[in-house]
Amino acid sequence: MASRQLRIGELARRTGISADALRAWERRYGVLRPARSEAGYRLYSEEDEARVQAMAREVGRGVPAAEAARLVLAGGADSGERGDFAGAADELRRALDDFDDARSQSALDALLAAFSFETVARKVILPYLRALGERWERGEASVAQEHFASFVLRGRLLALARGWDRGAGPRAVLACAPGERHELGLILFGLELRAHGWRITFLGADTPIETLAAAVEALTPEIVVVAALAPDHMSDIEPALGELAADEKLYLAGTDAIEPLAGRTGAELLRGDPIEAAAAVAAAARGAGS
Ligand code: B12
Repeated sequence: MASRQLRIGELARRTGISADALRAWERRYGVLRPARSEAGYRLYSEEDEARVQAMAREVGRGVPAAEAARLVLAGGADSGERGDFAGAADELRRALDDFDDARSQSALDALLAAFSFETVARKVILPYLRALGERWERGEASVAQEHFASFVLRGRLLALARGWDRGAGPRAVLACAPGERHELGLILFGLELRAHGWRITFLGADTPIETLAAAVEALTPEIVVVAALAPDHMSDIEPALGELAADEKLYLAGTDAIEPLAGRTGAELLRGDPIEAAAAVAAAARGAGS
């Protein structure tokens, strides 16, 4: 059978494993055995791809990378569905439900070491939070579990955010509307925008609108993002948002229900999840700058 040959970017896209992690798995553990093109590029076979998928599943379950590599090379790794994050998400959910901080942290560490931030955010963290909300609504998860999970995830995401205001990229000021305490979506958005080279100033939950306006005046950012899951938190400050949008590039986010308000204030509504919205903002800014 003539085997298909994939370049590293394509393999990364298909498996959700970053190119850096793929090179490390090759160098450290010999899990990948790429051929080389005439120009010296790595070319991966279908067998390489299958080993990456198997390794990803083991690491996603919390197996340390060296041990996962040993299993894969010995042919003892699980051969479940491709690109299935259910195992990893399950381990995280169980650890968070059990109020087990250490296990939650290692499940997150293992995921973030092996997969790109975007993949972990979209395939594990966002679905987990949505499911947690549904379980809470049905009375299957307690308020204590919701608070504990938010605390662990927030801490881990803010650790990734360290230094996200450094550099020379365009600046974004991010704030939750007054009264709004749901800030994880805004943090995920900031992390993804940072991955596109932006500098982030994060004002967090329940930001008084006067404070936001003063910070924006001092920092002169390229964009300002105000988020709220509850539409009331936006309508309470509609006039102030209008004033802000007159001078700044203002985006509103969190719920499509605020679309009319965004139109009235002259702000733009960010659609989709925080990761796709950040990619869209970065692309729009690149387009405007070129
Ligand atoms: C964690 C959580 C909390 C934590 C927040 C901790 C923190 N530091 O952020 C705490 C415990 C504080 C909390 C409090 C409350 N919560 Co709460 N919470 C959640 C939970 C489980 C996850 C929220 C989250 O971060 N999701 C991650 C985001 C990204 O996903 P999402 O919520 O699906 O958001 C979508 C869009 O809105 C958009 N989006 C969201 N934010 C952003 C930001 C940007 C920049 C962009 C571009 C897009 C975007 O992306 C998602 C689509 O993929 C949700 C369940 C759920 N469905 O999400 C409930 C939920 C949001 N909470 C809810 C409620 C009712 C409350 C409380 C009123 C409960 C109470 N009685 O005290 C308070 C309100 C506090 C306040 N004043 O804001 C309801 C909201 C119902 C509604 N539509 O009005 C939900 C949906 C639970 C439910 N199923 O009923 N909560």
